[in-house]
Amino acid sequence: MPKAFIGLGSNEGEPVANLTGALRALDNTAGIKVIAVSSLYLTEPVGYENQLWFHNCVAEIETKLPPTRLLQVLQGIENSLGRVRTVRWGPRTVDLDILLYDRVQIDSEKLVIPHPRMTERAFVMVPLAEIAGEELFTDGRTLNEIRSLLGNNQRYSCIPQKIW
Ligand code: A4P
Ligand code: MG
Repeated sequence: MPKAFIGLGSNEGEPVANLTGALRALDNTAGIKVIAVSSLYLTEPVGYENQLWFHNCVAEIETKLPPTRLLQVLQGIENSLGRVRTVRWGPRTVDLDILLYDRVQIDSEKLVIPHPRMTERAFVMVPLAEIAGEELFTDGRTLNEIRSLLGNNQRYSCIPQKIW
């Protein structure tokens, strides 16, 4: 069955409850099984700085759903948890992004896989590296090669709290 990595982020309302609720909703969806979840991280906002720090994690799933259907499911879960879209890159109750879907590459108006900005972002790459290990990207680089390029200008810390 295809495997995918989902990036989860929240900085509004109750972030830990939002992320836990999103993981539960994912696992309860027919055709999706959560197989691993990274540690929880507190991360400095990237892109739009005037907002609270985020809680972020990454989940690995097995899924029978094709990528476009998976995106609809993620958006349905975001909406059910009260996501309102105002400022791009601004505060959100929960954001669910498809980071990787097997070795699939998609570049359409509504869906880009691998996620276009993921390799520049410590809040994605650090938790991803925890659960994806040395898995190769489509461009042949390893996670650790990409992680070493991030430098230490994006601040984050691991929160010792189990969410899955
Ligand atoms: N879309 C295209 N490809 C994908 C994909 N692979 N996964 C489209 C999910 N969605 C994808 O997303 C906008 C549109 O992207 C969707 O309609 C979908 O068709 P959105 O969730 O409505 O809006 P957004 O998340 O604000 O936009 P965007 O550009 O996805 O934002 P990013 O790049 O995800 O950044 N800082 C920290 N520390 N932690 C964070 O989690 N998140 C962001 C959001 C900014 N800064 C952050 C964090
Ligand atoms: Mg998003």
